[in-house]
Amino acid sequence: MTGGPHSTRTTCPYCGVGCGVKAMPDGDGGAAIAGDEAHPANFGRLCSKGSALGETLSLEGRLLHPMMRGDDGVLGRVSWDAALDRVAEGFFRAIAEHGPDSVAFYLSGQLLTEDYYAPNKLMKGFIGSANVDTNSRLCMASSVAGHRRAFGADIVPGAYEDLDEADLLVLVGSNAAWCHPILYQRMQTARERGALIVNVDVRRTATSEGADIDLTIAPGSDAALFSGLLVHLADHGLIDRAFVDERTSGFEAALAQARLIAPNIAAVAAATACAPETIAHVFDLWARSARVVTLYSQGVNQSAQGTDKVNAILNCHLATGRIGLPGAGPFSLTGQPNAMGGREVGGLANQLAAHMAFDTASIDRVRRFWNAPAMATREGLKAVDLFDAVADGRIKALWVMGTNPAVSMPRADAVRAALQRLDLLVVSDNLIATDTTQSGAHVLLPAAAWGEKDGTVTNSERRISRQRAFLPLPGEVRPDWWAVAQVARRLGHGEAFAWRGPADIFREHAALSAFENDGTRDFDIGGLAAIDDAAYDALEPVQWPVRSGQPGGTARLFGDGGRFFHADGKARFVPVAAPALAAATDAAFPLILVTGRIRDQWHTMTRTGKSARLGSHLPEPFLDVHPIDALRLGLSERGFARVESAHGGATLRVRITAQQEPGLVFAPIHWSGQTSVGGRIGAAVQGFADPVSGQPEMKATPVAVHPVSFVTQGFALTRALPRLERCGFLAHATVKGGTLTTFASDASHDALLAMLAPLFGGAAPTMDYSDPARGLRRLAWLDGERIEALLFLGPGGTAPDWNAAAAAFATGEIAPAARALLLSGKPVDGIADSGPTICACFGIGRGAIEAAIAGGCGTVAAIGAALKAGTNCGSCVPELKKLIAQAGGAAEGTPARVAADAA
Ligand SMILES: Nc1nc2c(c(=O)[nH]1)N[C@H]1C(S)=C(S)[C@@H](COP(=O)(O)OP(=O)(O)OC[C@H]3O[C@@H](n4cnc5c(=O)[nH]c(N)nc54)[C@H](O)[C@@H]3O)O[C@H]1N2
Ligand SMILES: Nc1nc2c(c(=O)[nH]1)N[C@H]1C(S)=C(S)[C@@H](COP(=O)(O)OP(=O)(O)OC[C@H]3O[C@@H](n4cnc5c(=O)[nH]c(N)nc54)[C@H](O)[C@@H]3O)O[C@H]1N2
Ligand code: SF4
Ligand SMILES: [Mo]
Repeated sequence: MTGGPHSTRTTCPYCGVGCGVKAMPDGDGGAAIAGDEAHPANFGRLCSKGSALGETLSLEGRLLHPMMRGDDGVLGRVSWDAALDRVAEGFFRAIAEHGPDSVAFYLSGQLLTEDYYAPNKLMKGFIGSANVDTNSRLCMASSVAGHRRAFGADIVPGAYEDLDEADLLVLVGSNAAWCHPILYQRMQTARERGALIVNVDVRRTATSEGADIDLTIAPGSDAALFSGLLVHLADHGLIDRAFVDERTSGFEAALAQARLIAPNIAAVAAATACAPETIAHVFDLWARSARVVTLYSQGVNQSAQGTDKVNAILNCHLATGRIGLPGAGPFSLTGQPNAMGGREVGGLANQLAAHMAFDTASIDRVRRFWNAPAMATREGLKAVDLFDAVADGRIKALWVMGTNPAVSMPRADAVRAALQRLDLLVVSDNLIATDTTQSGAHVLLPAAAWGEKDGTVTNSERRISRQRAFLPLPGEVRPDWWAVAQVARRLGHGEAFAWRGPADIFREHAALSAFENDGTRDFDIGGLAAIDDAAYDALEPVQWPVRSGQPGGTARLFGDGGRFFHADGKARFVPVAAPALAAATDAAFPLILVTGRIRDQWHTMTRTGKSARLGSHLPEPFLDVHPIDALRLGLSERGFARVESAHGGATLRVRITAQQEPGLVFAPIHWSGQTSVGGRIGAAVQGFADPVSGQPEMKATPVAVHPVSFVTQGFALTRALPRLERCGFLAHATVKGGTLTTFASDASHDALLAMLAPLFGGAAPTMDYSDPARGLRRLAWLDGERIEALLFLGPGGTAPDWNAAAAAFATGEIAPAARALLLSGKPVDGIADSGPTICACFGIGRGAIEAAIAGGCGTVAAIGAALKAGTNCGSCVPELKKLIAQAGGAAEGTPARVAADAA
């Protein structure tokens, strides 16, 4: 369905907010992008990543044909037939020789529901194993497990509208300002009309800028906080007795356990390392606010105790009956665009399909529905165990689809090594070169990317939306479901996989959800099982359940007396364990490493990495360190640090900041072997999994940190990607006009220069400036007035400032008169150096914003009026507020922060 003469209405491929997007193809492979005003997730707004989608569509680096590793070990182009034969053969042989559990799929919450359905059906119904897991194990598994324990089904009960109605919003382990920006803006709108926001994190983030209370807790202590809240509610007579008696079970046991963990405010204060007054204030607010939404994300899920953290939160909502009501409920924020859809089709190894579990009745039901010859009868291996089984040779053939485990799995070095051991590694991806395709893959299958693929996704509020194609399939690219169906056919199951397109798969999936359901199972979209192709194409966003006869879907569950999905129809309180991290710090590893996301990059950067406006916000992998730790460890601002755990390490740029707590360091997850040397932080992250959900703790790894120094630091600005070797630190970022590569090395200036030479066919630089006394060497390659490349080298102790050079490089040309300044490191006349980019939409840098503030712009609105910064997507508003605050002004709408703790 179109949203204008030449525009296609589709859904953003990034976060779980699931914003509606209008794409207007330019006929040249690109497209103009705008928010879809009619989509209820965003009403036309897009964040910085969504706004920049048009810059990520180029075919550069795309895998456009199947490839196969030859006897010489080199990947070469082959036909689809040859590639599919090889995959089918490899799976067939492994199954014949080692049984069905010797093969596995590792999937992704970025697949469409239809793509996801196909491998799950093949593995669980026709191969006879449940070894299908997904990167959602690293993302949502603890929420899934917590929901199932409490509600008897994996349900997010509320809707985004609840944010508009709530009086109190509590964010737990969520940097929504950067990770769910459009929802965060909705929360800020709620705040403008008087709602309060409490932010529970282990450090201060962009989300803190728009919070009324910043509760900076000790890592992993969330279960103590919410146990304390449950006790507080009980002791103040705030339990909804009628709700608890009629609709739940297990309250007394959960409360008794909560009393052991957190008997009073003092105990909570001690466990969380927060001031007792702040805890008391937050508890009081929560107790007083009937309309409270508690939103949680990876600071909760990715923990050694992720499931207990989830249930500690759910316990408080159940105890007060604040669930499924307008403005009240627990709200698990999903990460990926289709984290939900993956759960719906059974993408997790411990679920069957359509939210059914591996119980006898469900196994039999699905067998009959699929007419399946080889049903899996027990749960399969969860991600961490799955890759252990790859490492020790139990898994022989693995098909990875839509995820990059060589970067994103904990103990990433061990995972990368394990992949090399497989008899058959198949990788379906959009790109040729990822760390995973380069981990010894035997077959690469070219998958349709966003804009080319067609199907559905489900966002955080259970809303199913269409992703629609608006570009032709390039090269020999095919959708993922098609590749799976072709392999299934080769394995002898053609009939069960004879879909003509995604609409066929969707109808089958919808029919399965309603099959022998009769209201007993939560996931039911039977009302969509009979839609024809035209209705599927035109499908408007709708929240499940969409039961037969209820085409409008369901905004909220459980609020109107509706039953829970345990056999007795009641919800369950779950007694939770006392907080503990998987591993404690010790003398060898005295600090805790927290990992997470930055505003303008998505995961391993395979798509956002292509956009210049996203590349310049934070172009290097970094380590945030508190000033006290920096002093103790001998780290300097913009110097380098080596982070080491028992598993591996990374070399990162140091940022010293009081946003960080002492004893804790933070590193972003986005850099890979493709975009950096040394920036792959997953190598250091431990793999300890939550015992209930199997989700690994990725927010608290004990590490050692020490300073690293290099002889030389420098940067290159080049039109093509340079290959620099012998660098201990290196990062590539896409900037206007090409690539910025920053690096540090012990190689000589001449050696570094020689490494760049191939980019210019060995041509000598046009300008060569050196200042041996200061250890400087700066070179420019010009073609007439066009700047081809700039290389700045300097002493290892100083980080060169690339902003002025990048500004000149971006304009592309340099007038002869201005040449002299080009290598000065100073702004070239007429080209403003405005410092690191803050506002990605308009490319406004920090320098320009600071100047505007100094010139009297004391509010976000005033900066917007002067520079336009912050006036489009709004993702940078938290940073604008921070710059105003740093300059001593008062950001509007920011009430005095309540001190989080004594420190
Ligand atoms: N820009 C951007 N947005 C994204 C993504 C992206 O890659 N880039 N990815 C998407 C995906 S898949 C996901 S899963 C989401 C993740 O979204 P978030 O969960 O919001 O993001 P993270 O940065 O992983 O972690 C959130 C916060 O948890 C805090 N934390 C760490 N340990 C604890 C703890 O013990 N308790 C508490 N309370 N907090 C703790 C961290 O300090 C961090 O600020 O983002 C989605 N949105
Ligand atoms: N230390 C640490 N590690 C983490 C996390 C953390 O907070 N800390 N967060 C975890 C979380 S929550 C997540 S969700 C993961 C994300 O980690 P990954 O899933 O590994 O990251 P992506 O870069 O999104 O990888 C997606 C890959 O699929 C390709 N792709 C995109 N669309 C398609 C498609 O339609 N079909 C196919 N076949 N390929 C496609 C992309 O090119 C890319 O290579 O990282 C996890 N790892
Ligand atoms: S908030 Fe941003 S990344 Fe998330 S769906 Fe909306 S536009 Fe996409
Ligand atoms: Mo995620």
